[in-house]
Amino acid sequence: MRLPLSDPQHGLRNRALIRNVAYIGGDWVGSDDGTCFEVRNPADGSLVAEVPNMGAEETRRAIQAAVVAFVAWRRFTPQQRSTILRRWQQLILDSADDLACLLTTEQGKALNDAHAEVLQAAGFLEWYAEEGKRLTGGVLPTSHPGRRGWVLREPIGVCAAITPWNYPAATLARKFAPALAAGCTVVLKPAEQTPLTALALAALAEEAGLPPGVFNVVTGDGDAAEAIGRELSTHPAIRMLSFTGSSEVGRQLMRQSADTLKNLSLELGGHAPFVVFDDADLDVAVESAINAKFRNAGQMCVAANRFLVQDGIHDAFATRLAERAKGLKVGPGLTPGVLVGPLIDHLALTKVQRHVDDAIAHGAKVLTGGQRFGRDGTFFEPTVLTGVTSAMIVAREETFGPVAPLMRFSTEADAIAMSNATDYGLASYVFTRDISRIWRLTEAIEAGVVAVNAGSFTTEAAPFGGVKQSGLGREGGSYGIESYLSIKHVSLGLG
Ligand code: TXE
Repeated sequence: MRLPLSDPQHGLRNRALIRNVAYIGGDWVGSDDGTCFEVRNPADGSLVAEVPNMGAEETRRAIQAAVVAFVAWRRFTPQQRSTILRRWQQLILDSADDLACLLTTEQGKALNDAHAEVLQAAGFLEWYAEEGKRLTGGVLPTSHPGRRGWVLREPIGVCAAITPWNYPAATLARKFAPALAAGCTVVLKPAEQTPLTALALAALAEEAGLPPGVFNVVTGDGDAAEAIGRELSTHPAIRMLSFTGSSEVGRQLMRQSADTLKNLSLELGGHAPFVVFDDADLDVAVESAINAKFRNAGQMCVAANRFLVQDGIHDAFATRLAERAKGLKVGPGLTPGVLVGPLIDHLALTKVQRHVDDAIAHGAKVLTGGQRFGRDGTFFEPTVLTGVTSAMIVAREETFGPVAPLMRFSTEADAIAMSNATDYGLASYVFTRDISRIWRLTEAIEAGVVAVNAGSFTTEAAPFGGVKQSGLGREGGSYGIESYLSIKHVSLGLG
């Protein structure tokens, strides 16, 4: 099949990056029954590619390939693994323009943001390529004079990664980079909306010299995705499952993996508070709000979802935010100057509209936006709502769209109570110039991340993950590699 992306007019420079087959045991393969699913460009609904719709059988083969490859990969020296991961990183950097174009075409986000995400994915490889060389054990002070003891940190085994569509490069790298650096092998199932970025990364892994079976990608949609997920979460050879996605699927995977007692990392939904105190720098707060709310059309687990604004600054903040939001360019991510791309699909568009309509029906005021943008694609206007109350859906559930709901508060105690009045606890944002208040808030807010006077915080070295219904475990930095290691105590009798 001829893919639109291979069109020399609009396409990629390196067409070898366009893979519409899966990657198992070092081979590029279709599904056993030859069926495929469609990947569509959310900006215009056009067909981008057809990708193999695989199931349990192909997944078992991928796991088997990873089991075989693990025997040798764990014996590579950390330096040897590091050299390959650094080569992979360099190839990603060399192909950053192409990868960004591919990512925007299947996911929708602005090309600049896609480019930044690709660099971030390369950054995880670089960071963990180095961290893998620094995994030391330790010698124990033993209580018995005739014995010595020490501790080994060993790769945990074959790992599974199931990833979402909103960050089709960075979310993957945050999982596979530490896993591979630790000496584990990986079976990845990317989201059905965005498999092409994952397959392009696999093509570069192959070029970098990653041995066959060390990194495998299986693809599937709908029931097939569920079958792959079931296999990855129930197969006894998988020792660690790392998932990013909805809380509902996270809970399902946790239940499924109980019988084989897998290690789990679950990065699930969020409902981040964005708290602005009267003494905040208004310019910083507004620009940070644009960043934390409207990038990637608000489809971020760390997106600011509830804007809690103190009485004295509320009206000024609302007016300024609405002005800025109104001026944001909406359109296909490949169009220069666009900041807000399409939502991932029509289901997402319907959900966002439902949340906004519910807020309006219950008395919220629309300062800007409030409806679908244009007639084609799945665009939604950057929206600012005031007069939002905790009874409205926007205040209770993750909207995953470019909608900023504003709520008022009077005291610091109110701000803390409102921030924590959610089952989620991933990201949070606080804007104030009072250093004592910063200390109090960062301690009181129930979340995995508190960003103070900043609208973004991602860096390779930082731990990332949530509390409460936002998940388990931490990814990123030296914390993120621990999930892929098991600790062994060795006791030696001196005789
Ligand atoms: O997530 P799913 P969806 C939230 C956000 C969004 C909602 C739904 O609120 O609106 O979830 O998004 C795979 N067994 N987040 O439907 O279904 C699926 O193929 C195994 C937050 O896209 O959780 C994909 O690879 N796997 C979030 C991945 O799970 C299954 C990012 C995520 O899809 C499966 C995305 C099953 N039964 C959505 N069902 C974040 N934390 O950033 C689906 N999958």
